[in-house]
Amino acid sequence: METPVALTIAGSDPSGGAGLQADLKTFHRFGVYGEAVVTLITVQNTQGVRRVEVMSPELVTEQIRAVVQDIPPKAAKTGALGNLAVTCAVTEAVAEAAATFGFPLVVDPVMAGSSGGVFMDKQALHAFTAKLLPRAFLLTPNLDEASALTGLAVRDPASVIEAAEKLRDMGAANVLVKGGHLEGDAIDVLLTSTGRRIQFRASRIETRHTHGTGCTYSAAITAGLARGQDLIQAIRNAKAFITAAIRANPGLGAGSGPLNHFADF
Ligand code: PXL
Repeated sequence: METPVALTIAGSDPSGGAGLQADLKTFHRFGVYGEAVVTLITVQNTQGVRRVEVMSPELVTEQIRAVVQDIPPKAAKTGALGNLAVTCAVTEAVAEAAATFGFPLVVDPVMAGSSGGVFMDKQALHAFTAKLLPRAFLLTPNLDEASALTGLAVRDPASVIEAAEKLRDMGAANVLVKGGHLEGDAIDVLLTSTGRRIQFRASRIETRHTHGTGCTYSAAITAGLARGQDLIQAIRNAKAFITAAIRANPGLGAGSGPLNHFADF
């Protein structure tokens, strides 16, 4: 089999639990060769984010062009983008690359870290919604992100469905609203481009160690797509992986620690 390749365009978390570090570990766990373009650098550990420094847009564009023309990915994802200039640069570079190489793009609308840090400022939100969201093969918001993108108060199963429909109307081909912050079971709702609605359910695991769950989940889906799985199969597998990875967390750090990216599932 040809080596599957996936690209992440995301921020650096030097503690290794979230951001592009989580993405690369996840790609590797799925047998996928990973490429990583850096959009911003954070200073953080499991206790919180202390500083965020966004790269220049030209630096991000050049990174994307350099890797994509040499080792084209079979699937790509975006994570934290930081500001308006980088959001626009990523949109343009990804559009250019996807037009040539035709890979699906998973867009994780990262806005804030679970323990602080602004990963998408106010000016970026508008450009993100207008330009990058409509290029998403899959958009993966949590409840807060779905609320910020739609203006709806997304907090129960009915509003999750309403938000998913609105996000599809806004241009995302498929939308997965993640219910990890709902009461009870962690139920995610996928609304597909053909109008199918599918639930992915896992029982809640009581732990403070969930740092990087969103990044790891969207990276696992991207890895599945890079391996040629269909979307539903990729999400089902990814959900099983993050659930196992949370359950087997290594208990590292004094704050909200990382998952276990070696977990069997
Ligand atoms: O989980 C969102 C996220 C994305 N990107 C970076 C992060 C985090 C959360 O901490 O650090 C770089």
